[in-house]
Amino acid sequence: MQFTNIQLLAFFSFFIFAHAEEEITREIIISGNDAMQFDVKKFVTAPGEKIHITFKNVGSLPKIAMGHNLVFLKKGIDAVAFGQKVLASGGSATNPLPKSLLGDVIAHTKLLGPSESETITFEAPKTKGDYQYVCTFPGHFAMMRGTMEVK
Ligand SMILES: [Cu+2]
Repeated sequence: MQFTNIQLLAFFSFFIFAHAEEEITREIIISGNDAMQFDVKKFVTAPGEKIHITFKNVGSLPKIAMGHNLVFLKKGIDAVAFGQKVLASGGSATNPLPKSLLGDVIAHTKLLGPSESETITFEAPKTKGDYQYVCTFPGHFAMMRGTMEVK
């Protein structure tokens, strides 16, 4: 079987492109459900890497009772402590992430109701280490937590 130069070029450029894509962008899909669980509790990324996170609320309970968001916290910010800070700062089911706390946040989705999803894009921190993420709907921080490891 003979390949033309064009076929070979197409074949190899596909692999080069696919590889380059993998190096610069990471796609992560995380869901939250009615049992207050994230399905992904840990993922790894590289310093400075561009990350696309698609967050889905796969539950069916109303947003006002069981909405979820996904909030990435800066290094050293503990998810439980942050969840308590949200409550102390007036966080509620309709305002789960008070603006006064955004200084602790790397990136976040909005509050999602059942079957809603949102994709956010941000650059992974340049400093290696663990970064916690959390849902800040009142009370959910007790269960809805995870870790992004930059290494
Ligand atoms: Cu939640």
